[in-house]
Amino acid sequence: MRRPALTLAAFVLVLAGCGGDDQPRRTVTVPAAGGLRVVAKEYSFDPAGIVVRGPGVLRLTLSNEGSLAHNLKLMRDGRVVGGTPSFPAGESRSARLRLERGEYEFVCTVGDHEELGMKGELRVD
Ligand SMILES: [Cu+2]
Repeated sequence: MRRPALTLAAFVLVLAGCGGDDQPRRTVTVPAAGGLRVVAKEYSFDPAGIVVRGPGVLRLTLSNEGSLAHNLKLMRDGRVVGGTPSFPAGESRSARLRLERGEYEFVCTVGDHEELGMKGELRVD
């Protein structure tokens, strides 16, 4: 009779460990020239890792599900190469990202959001 309770307790612990809003670090793989939705909130992007299966134009939609304004700027070699403007919570914006093979990073440039965790990596295979 005790085993179900123990199993449930373990399950709840796992949920508690994963359920926090702090830094979900999820990576997704998307087709080349497809679409992708990214959620922004304080202070993370989800997914924070993106692998694109080839160069092309990726349509990225950023949903701001936080309570502050956010943006997403795609960076390569320290330069902004695309992304969205800053926009308020509860809204979303799309950006067409022209991608070449290689490594990019993306950040939110509002205030110190990048330092607080709003950053991610995008790789084009
Ligand atoms: Cu932000």
